[in-house]
Amino acid sequence: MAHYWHEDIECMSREDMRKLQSERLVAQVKHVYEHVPYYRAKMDEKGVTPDDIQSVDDLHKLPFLSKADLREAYPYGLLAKPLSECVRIHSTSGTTGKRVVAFYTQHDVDLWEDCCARAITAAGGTDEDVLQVAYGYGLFTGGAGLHGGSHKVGCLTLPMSSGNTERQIQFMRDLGSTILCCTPSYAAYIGETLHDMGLTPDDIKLKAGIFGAEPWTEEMRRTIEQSLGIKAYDIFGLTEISGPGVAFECSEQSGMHINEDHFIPEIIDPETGEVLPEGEIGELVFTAIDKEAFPMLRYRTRDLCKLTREKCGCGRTLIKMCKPMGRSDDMMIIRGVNVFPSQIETVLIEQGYTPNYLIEVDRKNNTDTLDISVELTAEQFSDKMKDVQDRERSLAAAIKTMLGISPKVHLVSPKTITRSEGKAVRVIDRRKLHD
Ligand code: DLL
Repeated sequence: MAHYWHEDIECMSREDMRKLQSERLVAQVKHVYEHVPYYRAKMDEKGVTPDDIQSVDDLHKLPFLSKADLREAYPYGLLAKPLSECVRIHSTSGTTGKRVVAFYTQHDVDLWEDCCARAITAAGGTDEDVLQVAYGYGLFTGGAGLHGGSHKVGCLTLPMSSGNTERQIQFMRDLGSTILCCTPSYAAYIGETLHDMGLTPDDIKLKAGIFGAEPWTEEMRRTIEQSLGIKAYDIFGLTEISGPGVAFECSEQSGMHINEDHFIPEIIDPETGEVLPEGEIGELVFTAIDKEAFPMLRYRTRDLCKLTREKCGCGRTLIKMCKPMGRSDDMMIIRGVNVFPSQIETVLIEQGYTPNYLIEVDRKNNTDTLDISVELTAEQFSDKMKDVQDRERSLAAAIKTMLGISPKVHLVSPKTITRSEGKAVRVIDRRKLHD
């Protein structure tokens, strides 16, 4: 039986959704133009006025907003409501420069938590569930978002935050957690620790997991599902647009439904900015049409993705996005070849390795080097040098087939690669340090 949190919205006809989106967009653009000098200047520069935006068909006329704009306007330059009406701040773990801070009114928090409630419901959650939140709490949106959504659904909420993995498992057992929310890399680590503690999925009551905040492959999904005995659902979001729950997966596990009554998606060519037809891969752009404090019009996410309106077996009509294929700024160019970490992960898991690996890129004598350290499991481990060398050679060959360039593979002993309790760091690009 399909469960919806907001059936009227989640299964709305195309026509009604466009009408709703258009009404909200028109009002949002007007509000922003009148209240945020930064937006007004950008729109004036492009020669667009609120009168030019009459429906979603006019969205493409608006200027883009990028992370650089957020940095330039830091911290208050994009606020569309007085601070006295804001009740919350979250911030992203940006890698360089100033962090991005996002503001929320109570309306914005409610809207966001409702999106998370839709995600939890789509993963089968009801008020009968015990939901363990093992995303980090704090400035990161993972903990707060799923926590709020869990309360809305009425689940018994375990606000664990990330870390202290054995204690996570102990609580999971003692309190009978049925839904786990954390990053996929942390879920894999919890699965591994469960096994190390001599336990099996039969010793816990988990039935579902809601994992996101970082890219993860289908292969990794299967590994997690097996190790924890659950169905694993993807969840997508970003701080600038609210947090987790911008899009969520349903039982079909074939892409994530975007909460398009709040966030209109577009796919653009990252080079030219041109809007691409449905089904093409490009950069995902969002316009938040009814957030109050931090509206975000045509925000460029840098995530590479495609959209589809194909009918979904779950009955929802909300447009779907595929798993992000990486970020345009995650893509490495190694010896002239475009390489995404997810391609390497896919090969590793296909070849029977775990997702515990580290990619190191450097430049020596003007040539790029690619070193991949891959951890062996206790069963794969061998102290015979030849066995290890043979395995390294065959894995390097499989990666070369995928990427077109040869890596140096280093198989390392079990438990030597640092585990992640939040977003995993799997790439170190030392070339940037030399530049
Ligand atoms: O990661 C929000 C979130 C928390 C989403 C918990 C899901 C679960 P940020 O820290 O601002 O927000 O990072 C946003 O993370 O632009 C993507 O590149 C990446 N990302 C988020 N979810 C997924 C996902 C949170 N399911 C950035 N798959 C985004 C792939 C994801 N990448």
